[in-house]
Amino acid sequence: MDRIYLDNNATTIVDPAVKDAMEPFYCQMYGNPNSLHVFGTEVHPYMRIAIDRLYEGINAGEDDDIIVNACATEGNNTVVKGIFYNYLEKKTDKKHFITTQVEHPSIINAFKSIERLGAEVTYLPVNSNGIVDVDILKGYLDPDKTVLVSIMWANNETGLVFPVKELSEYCKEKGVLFHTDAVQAIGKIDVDVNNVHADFLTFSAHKFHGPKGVGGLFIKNGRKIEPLLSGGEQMGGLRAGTINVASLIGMGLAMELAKKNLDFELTEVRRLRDKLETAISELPETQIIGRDTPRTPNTVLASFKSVEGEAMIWDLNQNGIAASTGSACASESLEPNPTFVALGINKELAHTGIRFSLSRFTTEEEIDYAALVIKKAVNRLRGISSDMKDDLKSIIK
Ligand code: C6P
Repeated sequence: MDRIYLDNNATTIVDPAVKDAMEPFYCQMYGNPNSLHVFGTEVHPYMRIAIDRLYEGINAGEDDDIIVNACATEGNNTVVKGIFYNYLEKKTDKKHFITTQVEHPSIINAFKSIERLGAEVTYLPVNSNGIVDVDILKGYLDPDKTVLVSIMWANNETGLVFPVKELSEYCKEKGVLFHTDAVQAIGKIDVDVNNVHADFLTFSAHKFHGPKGVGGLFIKNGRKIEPLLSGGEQMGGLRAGTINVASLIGMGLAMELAKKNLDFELTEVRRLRDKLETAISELPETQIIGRDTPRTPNTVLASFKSVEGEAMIWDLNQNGIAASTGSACASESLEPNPTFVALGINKELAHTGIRFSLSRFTTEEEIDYAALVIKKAVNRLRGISSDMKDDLKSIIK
């Protein structure tokens, strides 16, 4: 086997059909869609189709907006900072925000940023299953003070799915805005904005076989939000800057394909994930996080006692397998994984977590091979670590 990609929560291969659909918008139909001449206007019908596909993908309605932007990091920052700017403008008493301790850094750090400007932010702990439920939220939400609750739909490291329906409905009942980061949910589980009460929802094309550098922000029925970028009138003034037409076309098709392939994801990808998990759990002193809790069908977060995560990644990489110790954007940090810490996993285990994430392009042969390599790597690394312990013991004597 040459190379096996099991890091699909970091990014995914662009579906070849998506790449083909984008191609004409680089050297043939390259006009600025805001231009009045034919180079600009000829792209409009294609953009319309792409935008319709985004609406259909999440079941958004005519009165809702979907703002096309550069990535989920931008969408998340727009929601957090945009709502805080609204507060600054109105000068009301509502400056309390709620999120969780296990969000992606694009949420956590956006909240840290508005905290420095005077916002009050609560970072909710997770329960013993690794999620935030309504009972936890109830303990912190104050309708007189809380302006926004932001809770992810599915966690990027554990794959755990949060009860966004119940959480969002509770927020609605209390008159508090609700945002969900659905980056890891789209294409893996059913994301329907009619089934949950999300005022804002963010997504990113490269997590569902679309191109990198393009994402979307769903805004329910004209909810007010201050734009992050000041500039032209693109996206109704909510996101200035020339639209990346080729990427939008790609994202639209990727969304349509994600929806079409959802059943495959929920059955076949899950079957391969479970097969990998079964093989991993045959190894002694190995833990699979959240195995009995609702999770996205493609993710395994495993921890192998006495096997340092970075050493394992190196060993797997030497054997052609790409996995990660957690979020790709925190891969250089030597601190224990914050999600593991929030889950109450002890420090030693928090350094030994490995995330394997599959996609609809993952094959059975790849999983069989990966299972063999993982077993060998764990045994080899455990051997080294016990040899080292024996050596140390003899030196200390
Ligand atoms: N998570 C991971 O390895 P961008 O790249 O800005 O479009 O997406 C950011 C983002 C936001 N929310 C969640 C839940 C995410 O998982 C990510 C990206 C990758 O877990 C890269 S750090």
